[in-house]
Amino acid sequence: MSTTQLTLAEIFSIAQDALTQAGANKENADAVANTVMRAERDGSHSHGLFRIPGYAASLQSGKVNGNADPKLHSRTAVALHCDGDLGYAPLAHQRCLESLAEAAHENGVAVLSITRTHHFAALWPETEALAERGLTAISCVSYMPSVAPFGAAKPLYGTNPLSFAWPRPDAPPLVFDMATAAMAMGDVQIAARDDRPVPLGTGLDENGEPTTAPAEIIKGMLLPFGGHKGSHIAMMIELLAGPLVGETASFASKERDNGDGGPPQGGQFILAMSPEILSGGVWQAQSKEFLKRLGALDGVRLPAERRYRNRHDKGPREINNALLDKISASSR
Ligand code: NDP
Ligand code: PYC
Repeated sequence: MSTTQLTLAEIFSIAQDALTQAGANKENADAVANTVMRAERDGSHSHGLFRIPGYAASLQSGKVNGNADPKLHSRTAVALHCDGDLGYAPLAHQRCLESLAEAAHENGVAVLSITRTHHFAALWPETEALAERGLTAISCVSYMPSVAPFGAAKPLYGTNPLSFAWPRPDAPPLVFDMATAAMAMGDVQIAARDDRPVPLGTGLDENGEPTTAPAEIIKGMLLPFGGHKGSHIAMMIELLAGPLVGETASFASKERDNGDGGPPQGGQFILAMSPEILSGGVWQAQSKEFLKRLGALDGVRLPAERRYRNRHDKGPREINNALLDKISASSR
């Protein structure tokens, strides 16, 4: 695999140029490019530059509004809603997360529902930002049918990621962010591009037969992680990020989609909680001791440790040349 070394500033610029050429205004392009750059910085490769051809395709097809003007309003003191104006999610986050944090600090808990948005990124930027403001946060989005519910051989669930973040006063937030599919679709696509098999149990081919060939899984379906238990979490996400917030579940998001290769229109659920208010001020000592014991166990590594380690490296990143060619072609 041939690669080129690019600085984080160059990565931002490549993303920004591609999005602008595909029709996004500066504010929308910068918000997405920043998310893409941070994904590459942290080593979230399947949600960095890899996503630019899809982002560009949906701007060019007119499905996504490159001039989106997402707007926040409060339905109640703790139920905030953002109309994404059919744009990409990062600008909605940029505009709304601060108000969500304020509402949670004031009331102990607050929920942000985002509708008419297109989410094509990792979820950790949203939950991590809230935990940096002293809150614990949970977020999820659905996608398009790609995962067969446990027991079925037909996709209905999206790859439906779930992210959780916990604030640590003397350390960066504890964060996990994971697809509820056995493997994120982005990673299956990268394995197909690089001609690598994936582990048995990742997915099934079109006939419902187990396979390790990523291209067959893309034509067929992924499996949920953790059997029936992971399947139920994927089901919960369909309901939280769809009907609960006033948006569609994955099957209906796909029916409305134009198939341009970018993300479908859907919703996002973000819950923010103040440990200070909910615990009556005693949360820090308990959580510190718990996390100390967890981290001290042989064989355990805390989620986000890998990302934070990558983040400390300020040097250039190795980017796949075939991907760079694809990005140049996609924004022409
Ligand atoms: P991974 O399986 O790579 O990681 C899931 C979580 O577990 C991460 O927090 C990771 O931390 C942690 N982790 C990984 N390996 C270990 C280990 N050995 N021990 C302890 N913790 C570990 O993530 P996925 O492949 O499932 O998801 C990748 C990304 O795809 C996510 O960011 C998700 O948001 C995104 N996605 C987005 C979708 C969308 O619709 N927008 C749909 C599906 C996925 P660390 O990061 O430090 O490795
Ligand atoms: O990797 O499954 C995935 C995914 C879907 C939408 C964005 N990422």
